[in-house]
Amino acid sequence: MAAGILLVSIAVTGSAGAQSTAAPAAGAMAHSIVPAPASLTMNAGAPFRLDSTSSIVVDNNAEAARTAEMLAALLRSSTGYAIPVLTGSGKAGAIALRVSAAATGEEYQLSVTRDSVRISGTAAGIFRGMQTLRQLLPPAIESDMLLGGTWTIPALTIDDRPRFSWRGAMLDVSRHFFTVDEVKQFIDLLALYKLNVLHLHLSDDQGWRIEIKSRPRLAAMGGATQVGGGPGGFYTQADYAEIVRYARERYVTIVPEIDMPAHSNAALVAYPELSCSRRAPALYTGTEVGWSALCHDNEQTYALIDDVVRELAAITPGPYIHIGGDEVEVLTHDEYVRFVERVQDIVARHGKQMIGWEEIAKARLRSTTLVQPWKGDSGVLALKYGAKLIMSPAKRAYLDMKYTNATELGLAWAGLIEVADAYNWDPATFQAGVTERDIVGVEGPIWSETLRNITAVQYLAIPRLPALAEVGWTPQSGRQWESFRLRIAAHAPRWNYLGVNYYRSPQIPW
Ligand code: TNX
Repeated sequence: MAAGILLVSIAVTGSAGAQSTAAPAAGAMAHSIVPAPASLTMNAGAPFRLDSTSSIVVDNNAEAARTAEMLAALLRSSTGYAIPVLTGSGKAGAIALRVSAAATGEEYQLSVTRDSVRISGTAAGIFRGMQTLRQLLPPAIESDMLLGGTWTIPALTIDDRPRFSWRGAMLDVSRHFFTVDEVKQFIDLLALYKLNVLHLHLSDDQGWRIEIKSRPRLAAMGGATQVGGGPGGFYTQADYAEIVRYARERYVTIVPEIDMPAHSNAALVAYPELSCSRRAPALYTGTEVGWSALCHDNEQTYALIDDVVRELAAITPGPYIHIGGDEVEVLTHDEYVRFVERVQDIVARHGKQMIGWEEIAKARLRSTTLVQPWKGDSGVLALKYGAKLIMSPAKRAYLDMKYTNATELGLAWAGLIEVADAYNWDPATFQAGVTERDIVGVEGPIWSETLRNITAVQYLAIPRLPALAEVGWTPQSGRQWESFRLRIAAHAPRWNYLGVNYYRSPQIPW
């Protein structure tokens, strides 16, 4: 089994013997942390050794205590040590998690000496720091079976914070439905790589996946199948609340998407009167796009949207509702613009910020609206309204594209995306006219036309999702493919313990 921590040579860049790996020399590896921290200094002293006397100490803070219990559960199962969680001041041998009032965003500091481990930061930052600590332990720490071993953490100091505030993934639960447990497994992967947004594509032509109590037919009828046929499914509002709760404990914001006015066949199955033809469509199990549309000049359409947005807003603690808006082929430009502006007002009336795919930038946007470029450069139109962008360029960030021609799963319309392609781009220079301050961050969509279970999702996500996580987290100056490929190689034994499927890219020295 390969060791999780590769101690090779490290580049000496600082003064007074400080050895910073923020920008390691090619091939030089001191750790396998992904995403690479903003600043890391290896220290010369002996490592910290976890043993039967180890404990975790926290202040009297509910969030830190919850994170401490998660860390304790992770450590207990593989080491067999008791790892009690204690409130108050630390003793020797303790791992201390401390909320610092001075910290902002998701920042944290981690220091490891022979005698102690200390993570301080915001509550979110402590959770992120816990993931770093996890990756500094041998991969076997992920085992849910008791394993022997020496559990050491190298002496070091880390000062870390994300480059972008939005580091997301999108899961298409419409083309194929994924259970609450499968979504939780996906959230676990986001958490491991410090991603903080899960965008759920909850409706499309093939399936409506969220219970709307005032419109029960949407899920009951619209959720009845999926691509290729079969039972499909939907989340009750209680299921959705459970996903939100699970994500929240991992500092992941859920962004629900209801795609409109196109990609709406499943809704029209339930409400055929909202189709301009007023003919009842059949359930759809194919994969064509662009052909369905809610009728834009029917007042009942807006009544339905109002009901849906109101209920979604009430069960979504995050500030955003995504309204899709992509691939509309059956409305004129002016009809589309009027539709988007009306829906934007509905979302605002229910206290949320609207997000849409890049096409919505044709409309007059509020400055709080977010636009998600995916296929072209039209998102730049949003900037004149002060609206910001979530970068999801299909050629780099679409995690549903095939890796190579030989990849069985996935699509290829935007090209083939090997791991290096997913890694080697800078969101701040990718698109003409878009600079760093126009961007809130990055998001990797996983469309599920070809993905029938979460194992298939994992195959396309890993290792590209960790690559995207580093694009979004690590300062551009601290990112090198040569370093990433070595670090991510050391994660394979971790994925094996976690039971996570992955693509064995020939670009990675496994
Ligand atoms: C385009 S990306 C779509 C989706 C498909 C995807 C497949 C976007 C906003 N629309 O409807 O699932 O391509 O890659």
